[in-house]
Amino acid sequence: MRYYLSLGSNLGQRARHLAQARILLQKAGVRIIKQSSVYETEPVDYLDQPWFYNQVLEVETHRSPIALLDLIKGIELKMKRRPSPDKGPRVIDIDILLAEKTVVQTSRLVVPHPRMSFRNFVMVPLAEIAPDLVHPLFHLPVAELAGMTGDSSRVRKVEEVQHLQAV
Ligand code: PH2
Ligand code: MG
Ligand code: MG
Repeated sequence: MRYYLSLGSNLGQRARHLAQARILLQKAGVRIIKQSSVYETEPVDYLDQPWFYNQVLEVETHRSPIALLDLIKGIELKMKRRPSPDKGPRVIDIDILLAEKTVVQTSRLVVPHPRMSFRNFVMVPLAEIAPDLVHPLFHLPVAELAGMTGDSSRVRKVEEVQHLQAV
């Protein structure tokens, strides 16, 4: 099954944390099909925290949405993500945005991610790699949704070398 994932980090070596998350996903057999540039993004929701690095991945795995969520939680734990204030600073956050046309609404997981369309830090990188992808609930292409987030937070592409191998 094809998924779109959002990666975020706003503590320590942010680019390195994104790279480590990609490597741990791959080590678990998740195939990265496409990756967006890394963007430095102004915090939303919880404003009093450092700017994030965000990236969106298109991935392929045989796992169900809940099984993928379990894997993601394991990776976040392995990367020593500690409980922090809701929506506050974190070493790594990995969110499932979309699972093809699948809709999931359980207490643990909601897909499509309910806030994705209102966040520049998700929609700008997603539109970079999947502009024509149609949102399964809004029935609009990502490129169009990216222009109507209603979010004024700033997002800028990071130009530094992105292909860190070491973790
Ligand atoms: N994640 C949040 C809350 N706010 N802001 C930015 N710019 N990037 C994020 O990844 C982010 C956020 C909760 O997960
Ligand atoms: Mg999140
Ligand atoms: Mg999360």
